[in-house]
Amino acid sequence: MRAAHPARMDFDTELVERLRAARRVAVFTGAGVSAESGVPTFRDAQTGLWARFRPEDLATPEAFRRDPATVWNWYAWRRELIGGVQPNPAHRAIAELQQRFDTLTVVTQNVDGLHQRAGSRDVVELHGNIWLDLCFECGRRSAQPGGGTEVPPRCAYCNGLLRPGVVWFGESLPPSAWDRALDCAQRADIFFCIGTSSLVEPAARLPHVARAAGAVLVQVNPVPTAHDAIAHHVLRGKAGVVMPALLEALERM
Ligand code: BV8
Ligand code: ZN
Repeated sequence: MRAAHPARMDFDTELVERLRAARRVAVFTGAGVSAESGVPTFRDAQTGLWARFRPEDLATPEAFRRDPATVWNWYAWRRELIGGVQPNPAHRAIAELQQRFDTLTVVTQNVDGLHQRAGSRDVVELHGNIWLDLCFECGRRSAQPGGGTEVPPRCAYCNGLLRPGVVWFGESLPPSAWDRALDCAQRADIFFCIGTSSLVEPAARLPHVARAAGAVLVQVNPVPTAHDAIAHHVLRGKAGVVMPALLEALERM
């Protein structure tokens, strides 16, 4: 079934020209790029059982030490939710854009793996991946032993508690991911900033690094954020509408 024809949008000619001439593109994304897949953003109020918790209070090593079962169950709930959704037109348009440039790297703050499921090949996960199980003690990757009933499950090597392979508040980002993200920001001709409130550090530094290095900064968000002030182009709208329309404009012109 042919995808619904993206709504036609008119873009600033200068932006389209810059995109057509670009060789290196970086696409920096936050929770907003997965919103139209049905994955609540961090700013969205949590629903149901988790409504009384703030994500920032659960996504920390202290919370895990204090109450490992509750933190594990929150991630199990999120895994179930994410496992039941599909990449949306924004993820797919970003994956399609990849073919049009010498390099297009996705630098995501998200842990849902939806960019990869949409076909993006070059993805840097700044904050890890929710599908990974790591041992809280020895740090090894440890597939969950089948059939166990203990929550959280235990590491097959050292019997430590397993945790999701995500970066919690107060934890350092994976050095290799951060280095790659910085390199992308410093070398990009065009730097998209899509669906992020730009509140979480050090990720929120990347648009500034890109701008200082001479990239054209393009902000895609239905609402204003701190980075509007440094963006060359602000595309006010949902990523699932704007990105397919931008792809279509590139093909049309
Ligand atoms: C570190 C994985 C240091 C876990 C995540 C005080 C001031 C400044 C900084 C700090 C501070 N106190 C502490 C810090 C540091 C802290 C931090 O930044 N805190 C914030 C809360 C102030 N950062 C850290 O702790 C980082 N580590 O600094 O280490 C260090 C150094 C040396 C040695 C030891 C330590 C680690 C941060 C990583 C945290 N982990 N995720 C999990 O997922 O459970 S971050 C998590 O929150 C998400 O991954 C995401 O990155 C972030 C939420 O941000 P967004 O993605 O922007 O999402 P949000 O909901 O905020 O916004 C959504 C946006 O989308 C909105 O703008 C909305 O308008 C838009 N939108 C909605 N719908 C759409 C849309 N856009 C487009 N289309 C739509 N349809
Ligand atoms: Zn272990």
